[in-house]
Amino acid sequence: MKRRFVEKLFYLVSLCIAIRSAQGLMCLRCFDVTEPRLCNKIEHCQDGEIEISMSISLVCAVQQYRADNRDIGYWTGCYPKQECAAVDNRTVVSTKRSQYIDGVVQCRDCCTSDICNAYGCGSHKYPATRGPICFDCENVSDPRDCHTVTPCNLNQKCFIHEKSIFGKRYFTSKCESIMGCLPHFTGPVVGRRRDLSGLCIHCCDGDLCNSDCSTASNATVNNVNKPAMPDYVAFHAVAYSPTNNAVVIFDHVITNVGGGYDNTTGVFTVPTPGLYVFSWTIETYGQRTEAVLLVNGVQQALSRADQASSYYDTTTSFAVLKLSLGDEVKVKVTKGNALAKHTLFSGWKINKTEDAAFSVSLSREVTGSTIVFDNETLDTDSAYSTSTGRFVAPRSGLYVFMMSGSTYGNYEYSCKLYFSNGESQPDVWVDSASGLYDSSSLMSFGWLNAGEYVNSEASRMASHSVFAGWQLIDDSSVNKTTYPLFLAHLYSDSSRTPVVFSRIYSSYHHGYSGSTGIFTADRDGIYIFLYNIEANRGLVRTDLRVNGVEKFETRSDGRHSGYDDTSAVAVLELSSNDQVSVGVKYGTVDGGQSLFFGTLLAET
Ligand SMILES: *[C@@H]1O[C@H](CO)[C@@H](O)[C@H](O)[C@H]1NC(C)=O
Ligand SMILES: *[C@@H]1O[C@H](CO)[C@@H](O)[C@H](O)[C@H]1NC(C)=O
Ligand SMILES: *[C@@H]1O[C@H](CO)[C@@H](O)[C@H](O)[C@H]1NC(C)=O
Ligand SMILES: *[C@@H]1O[C@H](CO)[C@@H](O)[C@H](O)[C@H]1NC(C)=O
Ligand SMILES: *[C@@H]1O[C@H](CO)[C@@H](O)[C@H](O)[C@H]1NC(C)=O
Ligand SMILES: *[C@@H]1O[C@H](CO)[C@@H](O)[C@H](O)[C@H]1NC(C)=O
Ligand SMILES: *[C@@H]1O[C@H](CO)[C@@H](O)[C@H](O)[C@H]1NC(C)=O
Ligand SMILES: [Ca+2]
Repeated sequence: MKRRFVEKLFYLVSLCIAIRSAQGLMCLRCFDVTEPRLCNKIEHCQDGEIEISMSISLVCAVQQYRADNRDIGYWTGCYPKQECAAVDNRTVVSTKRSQYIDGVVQCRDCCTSDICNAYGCGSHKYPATRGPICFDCENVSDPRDCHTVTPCNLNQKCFIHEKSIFGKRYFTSKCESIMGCLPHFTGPVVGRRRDLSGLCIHCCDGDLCNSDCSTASNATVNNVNKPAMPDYVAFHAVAYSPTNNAVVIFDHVITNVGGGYDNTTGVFTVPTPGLYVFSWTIETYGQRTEAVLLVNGVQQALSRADQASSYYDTTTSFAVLKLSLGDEVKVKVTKGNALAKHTLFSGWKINKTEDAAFSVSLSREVTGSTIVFDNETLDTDSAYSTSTGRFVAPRSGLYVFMMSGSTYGNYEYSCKLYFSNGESQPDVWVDSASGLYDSSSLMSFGWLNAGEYVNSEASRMASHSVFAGWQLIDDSSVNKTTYPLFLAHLYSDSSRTPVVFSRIYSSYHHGYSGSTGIFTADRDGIYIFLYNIEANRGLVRTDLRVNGVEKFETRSDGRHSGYDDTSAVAVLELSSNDQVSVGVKYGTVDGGQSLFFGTLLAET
């Protein structure tokens, strides 16, 4: 199937020996293709050169020829720049399609960028929307020995990987799916890194970007020794701009362990498959704002913040989801406007995929003291019952629960969890006395024995209220008295900083002081916190502080409705001795329903 431009070939070979390309261009190199863009061989224009002081440089060229049997074909390759404009009378073309046939060059186009000769002489260009053209070779000892390229799909990137075989280095380059690339990205666009044994492994975007591994050894590698699929994944980010009918770009990153969250797009991409917990908080001003949690574009949950003109309202919701590698999770505002700096997004991977987890919500408004959530989105161990509303512990261990209760239309009441083992629980307050939506959220924990159950209690709840939880530890050998964990509640109104939530729940808590209001980490790790701050007839501005420094602020606004609870989750990477507390920036925190929860998620 090979045709040859016999004369040109000899001419070019001799020229190649005699000249040097200043640019070191990479050109497509085929003797006979039906379209230049289908050529999958590549040459470095200075290949095989012998350096002499001749000022001839090489560029990329396409020649269209007509064989004497009237076949039209293309030649592509490096070509002397000086010869580009030359008019050929007749070039003898030899082909091996069937036999040697002579032909004439009808057109020649030269160009001066890498693989620009994929197009010329009126041929088809690469499509405007396409994946990259990548090197495609297996086990070459020098990446420059790779002379084959391949067009990748839209959802692929270029990949190069170095292997050590018999003590020698070999390079393999190819197209790789975005999902397969994920572990090898260290930044939003291009990742360069080395694998655990120090060999290069690199995914990148852009034609021919996998030509070389050497740049991967430079200091741009910032995740040396990070396993391909991180064990620990946890993120928390704040939107510093308001969002109107769009995906929220939480640009200000507080935590991003495992590299799944991208603060330029607002998208969390799952770097390790498993069970994940998400929490998102939106604040509105003087209108109803709705936000949905999307997984691969499909709505998984909805939350509403709602307020009359000139006042704030905030809502926090939760979901626990089983996700696959590469799944994309984001928050989109579908109605109203989410305010800057008070709109938050966080998520974390549950330590072990086999741990029990559930996530249920209401498809409609219900009443009754036990709230029976009817819409089950996750129930790994069939431990939640949509007829009783109870989550029954499938085995003994530490469980963490989350509840987000919403109400609508002139009701106010308390929401709390009920534990069958008798553990007393704090409540939070919802107040839709203004006739608008209002919600409150809490997190709690229990060391449960198999068979003990937990359910939500409230006199009513509106649609999209959520109850969820997961088993944090199943290992009963863990020392319960020293596991960093607490839930505390504020007795009486307070304006002081830190807020001293003095009533501590459970006989097992560690790290939090009910006299200072400060949690002190006793080990390096990822920690989860939730605080709920109630305002009564006033505005309260509070913040979450690490070592006295504000991480983000929330507002509770009771000026219109009477009571207003605002909660927020914080996901923090702490070092031993770091201190976490809640500060008051303005107003008076109402005693009674304000609470503070925290737990170690994983030691790092
Ligand atoms: C081109 O063709 C003309 C006449 O057909 C001839 O005189 C001339 O020498 C040719 N040039 C080359 C470079 O072959
Ligand atoms: C490349 O090397 C691997 C061993 O690491 C081997 O399995 C594979 O078949 C080799 N491929 C080629 C084309 O040599
Ligand atoms: C990478 O490091 C090498 C030396 O180790 C240096 O020559 C080269 O310029 C560096 N490349 C980049 C892109 O920094
Ligand atoms: C993303 O976060 C980094 C710090 O983590 C910050 O430097 C950068 O400016 C942020 N990007 C945007 C678009 O805000
Ligand atoms: C149940 O929740 C899912 C999202 O997790 C949603 O798509 C579905 O519409 C809900 N079903 C009802 C009946 O509300
Ligand atoms: C748990 O830790 C406490 C404090 O270090 C210690 O007194 C107790 O003996 C430990 N319990 C067990 C079962 O190891
Ligand atoms: C997470 O799982 C690993 C492996 O099972 C275990 O060693 C570790 O203690 C767990 N971490 C927590 C916080 O439970
Ligand atoms: Ca509220």
